[in-house]
Amino acid sequence: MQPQPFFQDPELIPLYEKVRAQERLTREDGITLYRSRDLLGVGYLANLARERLHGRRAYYIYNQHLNYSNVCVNGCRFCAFGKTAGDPQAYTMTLPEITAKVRERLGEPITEIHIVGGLHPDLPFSYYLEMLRSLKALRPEVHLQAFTCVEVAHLADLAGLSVADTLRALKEAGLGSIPGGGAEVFSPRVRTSLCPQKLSPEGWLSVAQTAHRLGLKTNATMLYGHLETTKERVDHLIRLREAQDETGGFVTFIPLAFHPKNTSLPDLPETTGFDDLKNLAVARLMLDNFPHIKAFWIMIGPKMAQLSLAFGADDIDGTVIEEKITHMAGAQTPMGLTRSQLLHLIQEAGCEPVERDTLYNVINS
Ligand code: V47
Repeated sequence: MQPQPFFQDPELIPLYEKVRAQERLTREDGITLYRSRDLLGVGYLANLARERLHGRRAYYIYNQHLNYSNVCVNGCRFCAFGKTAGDPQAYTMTLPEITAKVRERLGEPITEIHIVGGLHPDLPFSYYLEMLRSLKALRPEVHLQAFTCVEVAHLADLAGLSVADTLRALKEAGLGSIPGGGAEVFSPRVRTSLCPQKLSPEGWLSVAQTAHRLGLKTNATMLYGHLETTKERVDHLIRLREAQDETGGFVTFIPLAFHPKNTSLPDLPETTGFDDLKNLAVARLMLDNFPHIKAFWIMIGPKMAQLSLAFGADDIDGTVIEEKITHMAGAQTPMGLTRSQLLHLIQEAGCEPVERDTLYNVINS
């Protein structure tokens, strides 16, 4: 007989039985996990699920982030990055500036360029297509993970095309997959207060599922640590899980820790380490049909990302090099990490580092 693990919170015992039997967790189970103060118990459960999928492997990527413009018509209250066109801090990179940024690092073994920007009111669709084409011409081997579902819907409006035709055109120009941003929290209550102009949850899910049907993989996120309740977090995860049951194209889920500085919510506290680990662990347990759970070290810090490898996460993202969205909202983390820093974090956590490409093909292990 296997010895029974010890849980400080007895409410976790029935969940242990379910996790062991690989039974799907319910909404109530998700709420129990979030409400539990037994972080080690929740982490133990998440680690069971993580090890079943990935053993002690921990993924990282040699990547570069590119935030081409912060001009945005959405005006989300949680965002310090987006600016109106006339704002002194507004910027839009020209195509030669974008290619120059990538050319600067041609000597590095980058496998992914991660591209996210604001919803610019009047850049033509050709700007985005040309961006992808010229980056592909410069670095044909690199995977372009570009434009969140919110940006894709905006581009479809700009171009007067359906979402499917927009995605087809982007794919033809070199788009490899879609990053997970823009989902925020699906709760209508929170969105009415924080981002009333933003693409609806139905719209976000529909773009993601359209992409899946066209053979494009996408990621998913949840922005936590602002106005959302525990139940709203669980509902967000369940909607993602249901969408994944239908189309199966989500690769990674990334909980994003809210950074309050320079936003319209500057008095909210920063997220805590407890909540950062809890979100990763609950995500691993609830999203049983998502292959990967990523701890984005830019948002929670390299040390917390390292610990998360024992709390359900199997990926700590990558080198990044330069990031603006979180840093404009006060992030104190570095802008980039070297490969040896990533390896050190992973190995010290007792994990086996695996360098991956965007779609988790192994490059080096
Ligand atoms: O959608 C905005 C978030 C997202 C703040 O797919 C904020 O691998 C914290 O898409 N504090 C964009 N977060 C980032 C994104 C992303 C990041 C990392 C990995 C992946 C991936 C995708 O950043 C936005 C929004 O949810 N955000 N403001 C803020 N103040």
